[in-house]
Amino acid sequence: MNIVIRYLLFASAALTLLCSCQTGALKASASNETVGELSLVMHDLSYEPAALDVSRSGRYRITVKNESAVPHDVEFANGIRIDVGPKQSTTSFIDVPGEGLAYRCSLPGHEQAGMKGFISVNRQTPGSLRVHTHTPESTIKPERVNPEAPHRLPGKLHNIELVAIESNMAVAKDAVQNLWTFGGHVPGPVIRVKVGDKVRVHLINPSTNKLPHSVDFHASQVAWNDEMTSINPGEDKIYEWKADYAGVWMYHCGSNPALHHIASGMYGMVIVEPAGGLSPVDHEFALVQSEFYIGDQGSTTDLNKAASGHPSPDYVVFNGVAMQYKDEPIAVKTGKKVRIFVMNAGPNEDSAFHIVGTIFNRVIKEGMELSPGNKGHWGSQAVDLAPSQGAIVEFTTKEDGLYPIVTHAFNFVGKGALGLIKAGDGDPIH
Ligand SMILES: [Cu+2]
Repeated sequence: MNIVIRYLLFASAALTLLCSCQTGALKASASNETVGELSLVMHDLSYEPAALDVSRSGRYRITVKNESAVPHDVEFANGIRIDVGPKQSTTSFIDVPGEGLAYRCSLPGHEQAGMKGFISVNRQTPGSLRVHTHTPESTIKPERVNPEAPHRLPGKLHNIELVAIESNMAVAKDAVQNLWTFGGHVPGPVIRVKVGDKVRVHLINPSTNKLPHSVDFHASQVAWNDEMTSINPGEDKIYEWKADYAGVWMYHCGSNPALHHIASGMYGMVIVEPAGGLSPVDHEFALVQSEFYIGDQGSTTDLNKAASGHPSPDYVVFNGVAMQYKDEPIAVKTGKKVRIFVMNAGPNEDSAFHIVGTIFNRVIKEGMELSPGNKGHWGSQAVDLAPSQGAIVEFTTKEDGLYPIVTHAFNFVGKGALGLIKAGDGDPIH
């Protein structure tokens, strides 16, 4: 392990103009007189060391080595940033003031994940370690996600393009976050196939993104360190899998830290029908439950909140936006068969999926089935879904009216996990 803070004091005359820096963010300085040398090593999501101490202020020559497989940078509180590609090394100069200098990785989420530190002068403790960035208020409004389940894809081989998109989106009326998505929406597209089909996914990470991304299909049986590896901005890859088992499956980004990539919106649903297909019904919907841990307005979601042993989400939502189906209910016809594909993306909390005023007469959850017309006339009131689990539920609305969709973990209903099914005209009194 290379714990290198070589800190050589040499009052220097103009030596080493070598600057193999590759960043436009670096500013040229009037003089390259240095008072010492510093070294910093970048690992997956950390710096080594996380704290540096020097005995005097002044200009230092700094070597930054990135030992990880993904790009990182080190951004100092004075605005100077050094970008270092995977397995590369860069040398530059940095002015350390008497009060010390904070540094961090400016890539979204990396500071929260631990990529931050401080250069102190004579062990003076900093007042604040935070490198502040200004994020403008956003006027982005939530967009309603169509809850209807798509039809099954025709044919037996499906070519699917999945583009990782990082953009600011509203998760509730007043909460805009820099979300990471598959295809620009949360959740990502519903992929619906049948047992025996082949799915060839072309994962694209555009060069305009800042982070590595990946995808993990729970419906597939492949090696984690092959298909699921991360790709950097500007790269793409093919992830091919066969639908061996029927179910409602999760897919998600697994790039480090996977918790943050999931908490930021990188998940979606795969429906694999039995080879013979599902029985016809009158309405089909797809709902994904998930949590948001809100960071500063317009900034990334809060990894520290999400990583808590007792997490307290700010929002729990169906299909990416708090309360969207309460504000605009999902319409069905009274007395008709309704099927919902439901999946809990988490990342942390369980779901107790329930629709007030109905009884599920069919539940297929994680390979186990409750069928209508069973001998004991058994029914089901709520489906428990741990993070990543999925189910199919079926029911009928008996009369015109409103039927709330909730997780029966009721502390979350006020946090956005509330929708409405509107049967007929929504009015039970005629
Ligand atoms: Cu990702």
